[in-house]
Amino acid sequence: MRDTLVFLLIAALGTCRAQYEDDRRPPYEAEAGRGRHGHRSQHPEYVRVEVELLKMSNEGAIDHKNAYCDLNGNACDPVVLASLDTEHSFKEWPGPSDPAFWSEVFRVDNTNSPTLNKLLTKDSCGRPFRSAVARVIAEDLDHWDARTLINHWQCPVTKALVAGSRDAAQWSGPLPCISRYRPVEGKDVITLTFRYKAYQIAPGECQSNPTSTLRPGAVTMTTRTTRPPTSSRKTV
Ligand SMILES: [Ca+2]
Ligand SMILES: [Ca+2]
Repeated sequence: MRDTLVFLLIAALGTCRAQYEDDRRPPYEAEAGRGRHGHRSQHPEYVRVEVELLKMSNEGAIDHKNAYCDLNGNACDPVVLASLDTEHSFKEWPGPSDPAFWSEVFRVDNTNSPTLNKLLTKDSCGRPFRSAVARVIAEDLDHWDARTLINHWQCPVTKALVAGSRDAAQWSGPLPCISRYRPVEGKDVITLTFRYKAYQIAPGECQSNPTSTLRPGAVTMTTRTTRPPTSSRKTV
């Protein structure tokens, strides 16, 4: 009888301990084992995010202050800079990195509404992935004058679509980036669209260094190392 009581007491203590340890497990760890389709995932803290900038629209040929890009009424000459951030997506514009070091991903003359189709890729390594954001700047470039700002955008990525593998990853639908400036009576007349996908990768594949790369076969990207400081630019 005494042995039976001791056995039952030990069994009860074991159950309590298991329950206690389960309660202490972070919610993220509890949910991390399941991917989007319920498949067991292997590396929930190693995530690759791909953002494709799709199309910029600026039919009014204007800059962020509602002035024409060109004095003679010709179309804008946009240069597009971008940065993909997987760590500080809620930080205020421009986020943690100086736009002077962002990558130039696109440039064209006399085109108000260019199709961009430019891919940005960034890995989140060894930490719970929560969200990401692509920050984008479009400037009008005239060879005889300083650049003028067309608009800033933020293109948000949530973890809702994180797939268990590259093969299981699917593109989001086309989404609007959030414009910082609305130069015409508050209307969103200079717009940018994007799409994204995100998926788990093996720890050995993860590159935590900042990267912004173009899709293979696309126009060669210029990686900026220096640009004139803002204070030296002419204002128009
Ligand atoms: Ca221009
Ligand atoms: Ca022009």
